[in-house]
Parts: sequence; C-alpha cells; structure tokens
Amino acid sequence: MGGGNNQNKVVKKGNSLVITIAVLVVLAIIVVAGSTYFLQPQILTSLPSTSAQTNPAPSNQHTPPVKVDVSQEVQTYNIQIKNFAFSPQTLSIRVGDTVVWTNYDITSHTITSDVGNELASNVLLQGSPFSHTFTVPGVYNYHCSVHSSMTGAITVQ
Ligand SMILES: [Cu+2]
Repeated sequence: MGGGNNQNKVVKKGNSLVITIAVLVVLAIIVVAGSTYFLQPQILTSLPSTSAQTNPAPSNQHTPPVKVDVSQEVQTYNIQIKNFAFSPQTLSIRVGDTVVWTNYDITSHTITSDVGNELASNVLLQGSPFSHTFTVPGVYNYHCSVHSSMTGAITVQ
C-alpha cells in the first residue's frame, strides 16, 4: 500500500497548495482593497479641481467654518440718544454694518458728521430712529447740530 500512501501525500500536497494559493489570493485582495481605501483621501486632496464640486458639502458638516460665516454677517448696532448724550459714545463696527440711533429725549437732536456728509440726519423728534449703513472703512466723528457738546464717533473696520 506504499503507492496509496504516496497518492495520499500528493493529494495532501495538492490540498495544501490550493489552500496556500487561496490564502495568497485573499491576502492580495485585502492588500489591493486596503491600498485603494487608503489612497482615496490622497486622491481627493491631490485633485482639488475635480473634487471641488463634492467638497463643499462635507466641509460644511465640519463646524469650524460656520464661525467664520457668522462673523462675516452684517450686524445692526443701536445707539441711544439720552440726556443730551450718545450712548455708547464710541463704537467699532465692520464694513456693511448698520447703526441705528434712537432719540429718547424730549428735545430733538441730529446726527451730523463733523467733516463731510456721511451722517446727515433730519432733526429727530423723541422716539425717532435714524439708521445708516457704513460701507467705507474709517473713523466717522459726528455731533448734534443743535447741541454742539453732543459728540460721538463710529470706527468702521
Ligand atoms: Cu441735540
């Protein structure tokens, strides 16, 4: 029965060879699949032109840029005219922001630029608001044309 033993050995060798090949094929698939998986992010980042259309949506899901968007939104600031004074007297804003003055005094007031005519309100009765949107950076000093002691300044950045 020596031949039978040899045949068994051959069969065993054949089986182990098949198993070895199968394992190698599986390993090859894993390696190829793994490399393509890890390569995908590099491909996306190395080809911004083609991935630009699909990038904005995912990037918006990461919250940090949202803060930048909020800070870039235009805002409205309120200045109260009370007891013959502007409050706050000085204010720093950004280009595109709007300032609203409201007169709480019984006496009428104006918002008038010291130099130029960026601010030139009518005479504001009690309760009357005056709003102005600043589009050019600079420091805008102003006063009340009725009461020269009333002064204020808007810094636009
Ligand atoms: Cu006044």
